[in-house]
Amino acid sequence: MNSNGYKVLEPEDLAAAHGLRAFALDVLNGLSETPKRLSSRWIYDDEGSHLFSQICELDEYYPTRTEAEILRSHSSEILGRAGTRELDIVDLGAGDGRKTNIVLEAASKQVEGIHYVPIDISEASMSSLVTNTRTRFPDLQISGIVAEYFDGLHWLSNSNDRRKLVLFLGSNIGNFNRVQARVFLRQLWEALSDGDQVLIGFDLKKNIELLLAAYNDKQGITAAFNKNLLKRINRELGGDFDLTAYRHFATYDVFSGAIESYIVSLKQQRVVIRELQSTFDFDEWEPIHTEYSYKYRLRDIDRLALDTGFGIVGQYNDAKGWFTNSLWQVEKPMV
Ligand code: AVJ
Repeated sequence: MNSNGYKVLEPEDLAAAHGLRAFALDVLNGLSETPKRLSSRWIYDDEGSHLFSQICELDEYYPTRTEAEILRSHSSEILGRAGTRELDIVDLGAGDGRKTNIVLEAASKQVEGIHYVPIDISEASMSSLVTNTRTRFPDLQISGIVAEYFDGLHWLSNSNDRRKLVLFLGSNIGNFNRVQARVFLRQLWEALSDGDQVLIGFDLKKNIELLLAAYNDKQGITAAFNKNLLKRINRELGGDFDLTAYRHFATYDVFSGAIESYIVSLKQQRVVIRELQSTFDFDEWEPIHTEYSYKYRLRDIDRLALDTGFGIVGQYNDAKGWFTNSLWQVEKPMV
């Protein structure tokens, strides 16, 4: 409020206000449902993003190093497929950018005009990503965007005519169910032009023991990552969750092909969330569903590309067949 009796809301304030509102609303809805649920999209504040970086270092969490192995072997071939001198590399959910570095390394050798556009929801991640990438590739043009996927897509559809390669790595697509994945990819297709390419990381169906270990690590980093949802509610919405009275639990559903993560209440308890002016009751052993991580078969991926208007340009796997990076091209009939 200024001395004239009004307050000018800067775009950032509005965004922050909006962000909080969306989070608050989603928590209110999710905890009022039976069974209770909280969306994994809210895990990624600065603390959650940092915990995810730690997950990527774990022995049990194979996706990160497996994808890195694939990208090390195939990045130059993948970039060669773009067949242009100028390329916008758009990195959806860039996180700490460790995998993108491998792609940028190859790109800096074989493409002349690269514009790197990382998009991520965590400002702390973005800030260190931009700093690190600048140090490593001083000549690279970088424009970071702090946004959620759908706002990122909106930005994409209003950007320039340069050839695009969109990276959607790390099996981030696994958080979408089968229908959501189709909707998202079709929106991505809409935002792009004929001939643009996307490189998507898919985690493949495999030995169930390996899957379970990856989402139940011994050090409990994944548990802390999952429970960051409760911590964030305490921090941002004035919640009083006792984090020691809940446990992380992850299981694999063989029918849906997804790892499903939960937070389970260890006792009967009541939680107050001040900003929601609400209380929530938990029974002993009552779960909150928090995350899906869908696993794919190669033929699911072929089908997904076909259904959403893409042509498959290349499929790059690791030696063990645990993970695949699939390179697709937008096909739009000329009008
Ligand atoms: C970032 C969504 C790819 O589902 O494997 C890691 C998140 N959750 N451990 C995944 C996650 C638990 C991760 N993604």
